[in-house]
Amino acid sequence: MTTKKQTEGAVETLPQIETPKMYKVILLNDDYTPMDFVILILRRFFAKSEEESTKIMLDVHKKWSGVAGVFTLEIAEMKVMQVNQFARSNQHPLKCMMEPE
Ligand code: TYC
Repeated sequence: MTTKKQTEGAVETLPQIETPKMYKVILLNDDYTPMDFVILILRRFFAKSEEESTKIMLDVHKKWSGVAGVFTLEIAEMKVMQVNQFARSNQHPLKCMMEPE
């Protein structure tokens, strides 16, 4: 898309940058996944500090879901796949999903 801008009589055509749609990557609570494992996921896949990871994990634990991060479509899809795969391969029922922001 382009837009026209008037600068001192001259009309300039500027490229219009579209802002990409963003997606929330959400962790769901369950009764079995160890808290330390959830913290490990937040540190490993979402680059959160120990403190921030603990805060998000406890938030999910209390409210049954919480946002681990917000990403563009392809990155969000990759995070969801990686987290679900990592949980499954460690025999934990933790589930990760995404939704439009
Ligand atoms: N509820 C879990 C427990 O008490 C901890 C937990 C937190 C599990 C967040 C999943 O996404 C989750 N061990």
